[in-house]
Amino acid sequence: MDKKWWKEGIAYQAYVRSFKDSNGDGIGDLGGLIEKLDYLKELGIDILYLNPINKSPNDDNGYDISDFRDIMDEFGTIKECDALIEGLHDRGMKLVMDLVINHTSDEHPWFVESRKSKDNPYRDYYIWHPGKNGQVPNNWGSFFGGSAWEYDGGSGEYYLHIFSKKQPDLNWKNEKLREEIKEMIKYWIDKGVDGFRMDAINHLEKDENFPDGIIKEGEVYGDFLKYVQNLPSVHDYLKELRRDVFNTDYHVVIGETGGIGYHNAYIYTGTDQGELDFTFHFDMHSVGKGNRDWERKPIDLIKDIKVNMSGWQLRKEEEGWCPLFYSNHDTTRTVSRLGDDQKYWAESAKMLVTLQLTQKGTPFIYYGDEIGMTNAWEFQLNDYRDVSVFNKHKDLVQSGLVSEENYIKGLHYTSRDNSRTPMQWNSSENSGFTTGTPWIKVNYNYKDINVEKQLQDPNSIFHYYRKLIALRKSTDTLVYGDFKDVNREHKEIYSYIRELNGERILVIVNFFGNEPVFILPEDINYEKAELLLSNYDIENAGDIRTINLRPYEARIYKI
Ligand code: TEU
Ligand code: CA
Repeated sequence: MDKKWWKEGIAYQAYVRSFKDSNGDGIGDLGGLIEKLDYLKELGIDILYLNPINKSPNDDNGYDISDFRDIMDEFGTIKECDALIEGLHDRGMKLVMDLVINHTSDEHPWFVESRKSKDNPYRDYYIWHPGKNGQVPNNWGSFFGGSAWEYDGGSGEYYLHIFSKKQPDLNWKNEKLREEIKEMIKYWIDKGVDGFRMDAINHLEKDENFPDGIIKEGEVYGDFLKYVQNLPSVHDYLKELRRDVFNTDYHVVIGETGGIGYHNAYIYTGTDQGELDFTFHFDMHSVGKGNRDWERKPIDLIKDIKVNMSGWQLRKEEEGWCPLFYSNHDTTRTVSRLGDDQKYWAESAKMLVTLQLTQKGTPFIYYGDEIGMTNAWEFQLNDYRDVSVFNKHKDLVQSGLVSEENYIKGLHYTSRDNSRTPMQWNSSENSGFTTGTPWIKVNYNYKDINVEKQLQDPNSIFHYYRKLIALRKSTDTLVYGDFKDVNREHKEIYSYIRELNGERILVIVNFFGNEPVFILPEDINYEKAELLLSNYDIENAGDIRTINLRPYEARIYKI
């Protein structure tokens, strides 16, 4: 058992832009975060993970960085960043920062230089290619819609951007570039940052034969995934970063890696690998999504949930650690996607976090989930802010492939903006997020769903989170204990035992709105069942042999 602060801590992801605005310009900022540190402390948070805060023209909300060593104008100053780090450390909390190093903004000085001419010293920091018969070099489509190539009239060549055209990809084969990135990381380590989440880090190498991808039905561009994701040199680059900058055994190094799940994460996280401590996966992003964005399919508890969640749990220690999370700034809202955000809103939100906080891994709570924030079901096209919404509207609706109605329905179910609406602090105008005009609309339900209301209600989702976090911290069993599925084949109930040094904790959760019966397998002996926490009031809690579960009921026992 290799003990680490980042295995024991509870992390919270704040989308800074939407968390708290301190100066009335409608954009969340560092000052707002500083104001709310005590709120996070009260919830029981130990680690704060922030989406990018560096200088950026905000084509992709900070994921397009124009100065790695400075702070985004709207978010504040380096001085405020120092104050934030100090405020966290004073409270015994840590900071995990986003490192966006697969690409930069096209306004970054490196790119400004690079595009000047073919023999500019920075030319090779990016990926340039001549056209093919006066057209783009190949048929790759970027993740955000449109071609992955952008023509640069000045030098007569195309540059590669797997995200938006304002996010040119860096050329990691260039050693000088790698040295500059390492110096930049050291700058943040010296500032006291405790850990890093490296964005899109498995895209650092691209297949430089640039073969065309297969165009799938209903798509306009070729699929380029296998040419830009998880290629072999990514490992060399990660090992180099570990050796040269992340070599303290203190900092936590996390990578966002599409295409990586519990079965193959060891290629990055194996403990003798010297690369990452854990990876953010995409397991839960599209649960419930049908073939097209506007189509739904029922959740299959075994295939969609247990296979993945238990899969991570049952890995060997030498395969590495893992995060516990359902949502982030690239998904929709947890309770809307995986629970029932209407009739059993509170019950299902509490049920979901019960699973999240009783498994092995580092829990990452996405801001607003602790009060059960929901998707923005009322948004119209012009309420969205995500650059990909408008690029794909061009590709799909304006070209006649998809109707406007289906497109909007699809956005309600899948748009990333669902989980980027302002934090709902109270029932005053704009939910107490800002005194100005928010950069993105506040969700229509803020008068019912907000922090102030839930702080006053001992039965609220917020207080359930708080109690559960305290419970997790009260015993090493929930952090480091072994994991064993109970009734693995049950289609509605998810149950398991965590065990460490003779202490056993049994978790029983009804994942849906029905009323299934839990039957304790005969081989599980217990003398006394002590109920530790539940999302319902329970009579005769001690008898666990047969339990009639209510909709979304969750129970945690010590047995
Ligand atoms: O997302 C990256 C991302 O989703 C892809 O790299 C992913 O690997 C692929 O779609 C699935 O195979 C990150 C950020 O989280 C996101 O907010 C940014 O917009 C994006 O990078 C660009 O920086
Ligand atoms: Ca502000």
